[in-house]
Amino acid sequence: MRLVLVLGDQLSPNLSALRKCDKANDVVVMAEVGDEASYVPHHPKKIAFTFAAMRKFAESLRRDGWQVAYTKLDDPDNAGSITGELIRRASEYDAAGVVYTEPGEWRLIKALGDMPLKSHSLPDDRFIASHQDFDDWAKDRKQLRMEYFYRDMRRKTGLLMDDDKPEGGKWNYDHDNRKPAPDSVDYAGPMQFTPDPVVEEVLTLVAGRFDNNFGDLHPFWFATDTGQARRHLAHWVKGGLPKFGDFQDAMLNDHRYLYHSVVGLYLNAGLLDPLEVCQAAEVAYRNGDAPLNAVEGFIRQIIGWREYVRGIYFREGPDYVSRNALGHDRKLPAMYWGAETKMNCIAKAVDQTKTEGYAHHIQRLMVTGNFALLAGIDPAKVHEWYLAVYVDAYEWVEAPNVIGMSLFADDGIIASKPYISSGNYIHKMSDYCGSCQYRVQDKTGADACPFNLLYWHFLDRHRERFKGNPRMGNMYSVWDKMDPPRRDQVLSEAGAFLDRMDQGEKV
Ligand code: FAD
Ligand code: DLZ
Ligand code: SF4
Repeated sequence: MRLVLVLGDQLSPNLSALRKCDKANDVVVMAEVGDEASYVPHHPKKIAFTFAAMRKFAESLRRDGWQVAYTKLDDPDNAGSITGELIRRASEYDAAGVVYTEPGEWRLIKALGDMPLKSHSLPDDRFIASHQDFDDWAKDRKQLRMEYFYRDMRRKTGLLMDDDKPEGGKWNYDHDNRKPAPDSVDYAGPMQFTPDPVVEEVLTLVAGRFDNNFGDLHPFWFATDTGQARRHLAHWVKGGLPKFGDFQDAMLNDHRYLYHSVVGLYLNAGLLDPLEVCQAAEVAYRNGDAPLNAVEGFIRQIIGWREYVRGIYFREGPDYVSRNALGHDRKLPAMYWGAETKMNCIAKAVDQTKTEGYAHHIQRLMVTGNFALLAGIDPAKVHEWYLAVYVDAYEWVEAPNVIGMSLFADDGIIASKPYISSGNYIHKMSDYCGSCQYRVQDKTGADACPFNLLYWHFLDRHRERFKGNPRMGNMYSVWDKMDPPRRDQVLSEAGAFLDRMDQGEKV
């Protein structure tokens, strides 16, 4: 007999390791372990979601005829790590070896590879592009732009295709998206589930063990099995998808989810399959229930961005997470962990992160990410923060978004120019600035929006690197046309702001 490892983000009945093995002879190993629960200080909701979904998945495997050796976090024999648990179970069952699906993190891939047991790793084919597919696409290309990769994925899946042409004649309808924040939102947000006894037991465990981690455990309403996740998906396709494209980039004080799908955590844990999610959206389009700009935009996020960032993570290798092309080394300010700040946009994004374990893409990219980049915060520290605080965060997807897309620390593999903006962008896309202690209109002075100051500070300190970037020429010519005394004032106020922040003052 063999052991079949199923990790906390591999909760899919068609997992390659399960397909390879035989329920009559082999034993599934699942384990809640200290190492996985603490490699970063995960948000308590993330730990609870993972353990609850693992326990329910184990039950569904048993119902399906598998023998499952499941270790709970507080089991006295718990070895504390995935490899420790496999070694313990191998001797308990006198197993000939271990079969597993490749994990989504280099750290675990190495640990499993180093294990003193005969083991067999299988590709994670829950993704549309294999490592080989991505490498074939990437090789010989000077730039790895997502758009071209995405078109291949459309052809490969047949999603939104009209024979060999893109539906509607265009591959990408982004110019119809990105409208500013609407006055009202007619979608109530994700479907919420009352905790059942399995979830309640996990919530008690997590409350006792991870009370000091950043993040609120209650209220806990996530789906924790595939049936619930599918009900949530249907609810969002009906209520959220039609306006998903229009308001994809908008942010509102009083609407945390706007029209976002909140399926990332379910996809990444394996409760939903990427193709089923995209097909549900396509059916809504074909039935006339959602417009093409929304459905194309959504499908692009999943078969485009999600697959593309995974390709980059595995292609770039284990050192990707420690890249720091811009040499940034500032410590992460306490406001990322909930300390008070006068910046309403940061306060709102962090508060929502603390209560929900969720912020949407533009909050992650253009508020907390933008600020971290402008302020020159150490990418490794920012990476750890994002990996810890979001319920959908696993390194394969989080690191390329943080190190690459958001912080330009990979020197432009993912982004052709840094995603930076002054307060103007946040003002245009949200209602945050109206209730902020800073004034977005002020470029200098005591009340000036810090994004306005830091934007020029960033461009000025990285002039050598970016002055030749054709997409940044305009920014430098605006800066160069400013009066020299005004430029000096901006730089000195930006420097003073950073000093105050470093000293722990409320900024
Ligand atoms: P929606 O906005 O409804 O989008 C639908 C789905 O598309 C998402 O669920 C996700 O599966 C996929 N998607 C969208 N954008 C991306 C992207 N850039 N990369 C990969 N998939 C994408 N996503 C994660 O899944 N885990 C992370 O840890 C994560 N960290 C991020 C960190 C930063 C700095 C940034 C800028 C983005 C990050 N993203 C991450 C991508 C994106 O922000 C989230 O997938 C999205 O906000 C999840 O919310 P949603 O399910 O409501 O997504
Ligand atoms: C995120 C997570 C947590 C919090 N705990 C566990 C766990 O106890 N056991 C487990 O098998 N998986 C857990 N996970 C998910 C893993 O961290 C994830 O499989 C790896 O990071 C690879 O993506
Ligand atoms: Fe954020 Fe500046 Fe707007 Fe305040 S004024 S909410 S700091 S962008």
